[in-house]
Amino acid sequence: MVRFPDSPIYAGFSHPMRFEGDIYDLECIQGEVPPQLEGTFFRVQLDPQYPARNGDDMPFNWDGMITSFRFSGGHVDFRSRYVRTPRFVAERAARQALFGSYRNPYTDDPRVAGIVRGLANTNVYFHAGRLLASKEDSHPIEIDPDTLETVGVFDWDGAVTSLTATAHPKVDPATGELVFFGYAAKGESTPDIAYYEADASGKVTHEAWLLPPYPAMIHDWAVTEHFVVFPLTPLVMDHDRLKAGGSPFVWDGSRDACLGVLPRKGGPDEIRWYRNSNRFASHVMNGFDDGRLVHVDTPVGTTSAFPFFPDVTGKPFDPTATRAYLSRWTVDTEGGESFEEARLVGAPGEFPRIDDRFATKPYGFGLMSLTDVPGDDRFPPPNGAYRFVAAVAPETGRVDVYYPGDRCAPQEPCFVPRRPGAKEGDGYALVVVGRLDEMRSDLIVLDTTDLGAGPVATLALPFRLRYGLHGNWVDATMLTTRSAPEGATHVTGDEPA
Ligand code: V55
Ligand code: FE
Repeated sequence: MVRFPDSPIYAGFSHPMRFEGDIYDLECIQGEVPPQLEGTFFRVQLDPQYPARNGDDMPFNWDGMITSFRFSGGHVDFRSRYVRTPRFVAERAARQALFGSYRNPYTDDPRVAGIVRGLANTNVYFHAGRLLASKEDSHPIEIDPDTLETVGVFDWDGAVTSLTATAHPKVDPATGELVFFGYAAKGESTPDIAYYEADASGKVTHEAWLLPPYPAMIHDWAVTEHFVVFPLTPLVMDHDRLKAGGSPFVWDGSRDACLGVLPRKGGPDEIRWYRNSNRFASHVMNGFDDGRLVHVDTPVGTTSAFPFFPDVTGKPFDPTATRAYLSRWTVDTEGGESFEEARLVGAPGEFPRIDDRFATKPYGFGLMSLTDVPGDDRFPPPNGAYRFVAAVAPETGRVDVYYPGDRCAPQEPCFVPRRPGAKEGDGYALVVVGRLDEMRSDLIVLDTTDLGAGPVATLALPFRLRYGLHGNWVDATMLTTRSAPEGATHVTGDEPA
């Protein structure tokens, strides 16, 4: 029997859906889908298959479900499938949750000892012909991009000995390399960081093992032409606390923020850590360098944005202190031991994205979700939901804002160039919007050259989509490069006539 407890984390629009399905040719209730958009928008959402085993659940501990919106000739087909992680498969067979608290293996049913705990619930990205669903506590899971069926765990053919791989790898557009790392690389709450690069064919070409000044979550990072940067903000880890059944992360406001800067493909003796006072950041918009100065653009708040990780001093969670403002962190690799910070944008938000063709390089365009716009008090956000979609110019601080309506919650925007060779930022933003009062979601298509004008197309889903994290656009031409894994059966669904 399945019954989700009467808890605010499962209430109303946040109630689990647990629904897998296909909609051939979504209804377009407004505007026209640009017919030249040929490709698929993949995203991941959090949807618990079973109520928590320990009654202390939080969203990062929910199963990952992939959704795809396949664009072709002005039509859009929808599909959703759970990722069949080893954990999902074990719990489905038992018809109950067997794994315990978020990232704490000491709270699991002994029957699942040794089964990987990863949920593949954070990002879905495409590299070297593979679509990979990922969470930072484990290896990614390969997904069939047509059917969304699970192919299996992917560890780069055994080359990645780190037990973990970030959900925020970066593709270097100049070389096609996948640049990635794992923290807690030797197991939960271990300090080690493993840094990898894989070439455009997916073969691992570089590995370096590093140690941070203190062990903490490293959720996102920056990759530039010549450097990689590990941002350490103090959501600290401690294996003894984990053993005692405690939270894998706690916020320690007494610690400095640190940036570990390492030349691309460098080794452990080349990393330097730069410091500044305590602060919080999660997602990186982009990074770039001029050979000496290294810049990392990221929304910065005064404390952790996550209410479910306690403060080490027991201080209660203050949602206003979590407001994050897009800022630029700069390290002088020939200078002192500290890094500088300059605020770029005056409206708080998160989920920064760019035109990925400009990853690692100087850039002039970004997209974000905003919680607030100064002077605009419409629909105060419940539970930190976002209210606005924004296009930002980091160099000037200019912000172009779209408001999707009262009690409408936009998720992370995804940029798609208008056509191959379009100039930076000239294209579309794809955004899932929750219509909280209608208990329904839409996918909207915004023109990034005039976001405020409203959607060029609105694709209506007849049900709610779950709270989503990250997603990516994969061009139809790129999808044809996909690998055909041995033994995997590719079942084709409805194909356009
Ligand atoms: C994040 C999300 C996670 C996680 C760690 O957004 C960090 C940050 C969905 O899971 O496990
Ligand atoms: Fe993330």
